[in-house]
Amino acid sequence: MSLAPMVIEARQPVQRSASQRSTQQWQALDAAHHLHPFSDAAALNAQGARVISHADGVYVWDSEGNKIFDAMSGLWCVNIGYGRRELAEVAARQMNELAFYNTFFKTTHPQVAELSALLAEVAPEGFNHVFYTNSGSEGNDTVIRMVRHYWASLGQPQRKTIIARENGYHGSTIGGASLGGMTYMHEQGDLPIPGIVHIEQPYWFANGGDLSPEAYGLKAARALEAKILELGAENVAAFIGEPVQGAGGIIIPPSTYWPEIQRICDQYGILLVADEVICGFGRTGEWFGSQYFGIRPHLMTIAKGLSSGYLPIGGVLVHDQVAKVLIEAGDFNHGFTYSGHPVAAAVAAENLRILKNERIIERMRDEMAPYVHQLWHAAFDDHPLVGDVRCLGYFFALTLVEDKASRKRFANGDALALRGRDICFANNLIMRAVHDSLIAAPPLVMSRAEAELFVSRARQCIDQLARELGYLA
Ligand code: PXG
Repeated sequence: MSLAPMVIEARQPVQRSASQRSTQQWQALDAAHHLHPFSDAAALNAQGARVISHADGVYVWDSEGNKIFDAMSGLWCVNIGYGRRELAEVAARQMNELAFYNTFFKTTHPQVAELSALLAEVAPEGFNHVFYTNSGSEGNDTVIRMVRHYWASLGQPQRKTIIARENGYHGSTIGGASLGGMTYMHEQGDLPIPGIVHIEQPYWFANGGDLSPEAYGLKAARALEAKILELGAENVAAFIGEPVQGAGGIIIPPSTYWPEIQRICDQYGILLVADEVICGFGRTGEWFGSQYFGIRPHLMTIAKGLSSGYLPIGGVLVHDQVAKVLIEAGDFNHGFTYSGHPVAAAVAAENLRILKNERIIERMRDEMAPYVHQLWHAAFDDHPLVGDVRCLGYFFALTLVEDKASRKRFANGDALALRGRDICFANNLIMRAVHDSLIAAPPLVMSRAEAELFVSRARQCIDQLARELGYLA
């Protein structure tokens, strides 16, 4: 008697790719042939990379079987959590139906048209057009070319300069890294390119001195006005900023900052670009960070949460005011082979449907975030090693301080935060170290029990760091 093959298949345990070799074998292969992003290759190869095997919900597992709480949502992207079968099924169906077609030469396909309409529906009023890329970096490169093309089309080709911020992050292509204000990136490869300048970031804890956060927020915003006057408004194309700086260490601007930036952009007729690569698709508790802060941008860069990271896709959302000019301006000589890739578009559309239909963003904002913020503050406000305890939506951060009362920071704060990050890792919690801060951005779908685990594990890890430094017995 023979069993039907389907039954046999269903009974077999899942064979994961990671189980095909030992951890050491994977590490050796990786060290021999893979150059990692933003990594010291020699140091990494000597230690061996952690091999991530599979994931579900808010957890990832490594090849040694450790179950790890991923409080960074991959890399700020897995907003709906891991393991949603709907996305895998949509991708498989789409690959069979139309794995690829381009959107260049008078062609489109249903998936890209559908996604564009969905984006117009969830985006703020007036955002009815989108240009697709594969990543946030390409999105910001598109922004540079788009704003210059916009002004040239309006007969102001000299309006080229884009003002960005120190310690901002806008990606790693030449354009993206130039817009970014990371000096350690500029040092490699002669950046920024001409026509991009930087102003102060709105980081009260570090730069506010004796000013109140509100007074400092106005001061930081007015650096934009000073820079516009210095350059001549007629030469400035745009200002770009992340509503909340993510990779720079979760820098939450004072409440006065964005309204003043908006006033300045309006007054001088400068295009305002919100880089929503991290803030977009729910991170702040609104669909876009611009909505949280009441910003009225002309362009919004998107990526990451657009597909919850399940496939690479990004883009630029374009406000009607700009779209009208671009549409009348003839050819825009820009685009990528995979702009609006049908499989990525289908997966992104399904991701947006899930976010919308399950009210994931609204539930996070109304039901979960207030509770998790309370847990975060209760765990860290009185902690002797922590100076600045901040959270907004599902952004969570701590800055280590040598002296809490005077906001005195450690001379070796970066190394201490890295040590804190390693303690987290060893305790199966993924957080990031940025300068002297520890930061987290968990999936929006975390349950109450998972949120409690996240905060209590973070507290245990910071306690361990504090004990090592003699701040706790
Ligand atoms: N803009 C922002 C605001 C970002 O955070 C990009 C653009 C670039 O997106 P792509 O898809 O090209 O990577 C990002 C990316 C970190 C880290 O260490 C953050 C990002 C990427 C890699 C690492 O926090 N953000």
